[in-house]
Amino acid sequence: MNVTRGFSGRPRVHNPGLPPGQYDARDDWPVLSAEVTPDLSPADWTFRIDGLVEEPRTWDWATAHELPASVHEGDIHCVTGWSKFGVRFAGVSLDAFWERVRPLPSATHVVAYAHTGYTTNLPLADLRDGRAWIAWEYDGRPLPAEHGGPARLLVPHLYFWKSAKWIAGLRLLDHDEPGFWERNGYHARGNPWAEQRYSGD
Ligand SMILES: Nc1nc2c(c(=O)[nH]1)N[C@H]1C(S)=C(S)[C@@H](COP(=O)(O)O)O[C@H]1N2
Ligand SMILES: [Mo]
Repeated sequence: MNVTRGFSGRPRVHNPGLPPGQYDARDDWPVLSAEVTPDLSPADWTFRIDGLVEEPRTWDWATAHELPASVHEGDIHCVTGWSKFGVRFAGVSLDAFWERVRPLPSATHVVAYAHTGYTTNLPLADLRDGRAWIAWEYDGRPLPAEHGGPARLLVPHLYFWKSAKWIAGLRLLDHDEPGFWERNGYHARGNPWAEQRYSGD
């Protein structure tokens, strides 16, 4: 971390982990939801992968928990400007799900959809190779409902609107199909390091 002094004499801290235009929210974890938090218990939660896969499948809470557990500790970045460092999630890597459904070679994009109807689109490549999770724990505790519990998608290397709360499924496509925010002007990919906030960035 580099600290430089400006004319005001106040230290200006440059954190190299902070993507351009972001600030460190520290202990705050703002809730951003387009919907009312649904009343969704683990017993009601299901997660389906279909579309361009060899074997479409649906998991429930118990069968999803039979998959190998995976912990991710890292940073998250919301397009509205806040970032959080070193947050710890637990769940299952999407790679474990891919092994079981086997995406077809023609699959290039994914629409993630929530139990509430929220959708967001992602390149399939961004959900492979240990970079995306279904997460149901935060800081060693069940993921709070307002943050997407029982389970949310977690894709921390992209802006956080891609991490659909109350995740219900992934549909694999051979083309890109804009989701909720993307139809409203947000970027198709949303890489925070390239400041891909809006379409055209
Ligand atoms: N279902 C659903 N998922 C969502 C959203 C939403 O409105 N609905 N908002 C997105 C946005 S813009 C952000 S920044 C994060 C916020 O997650 P948080 O409320 O846990 O901070 O969830 C993302 N996933
Ligand atoms: Mo966001």
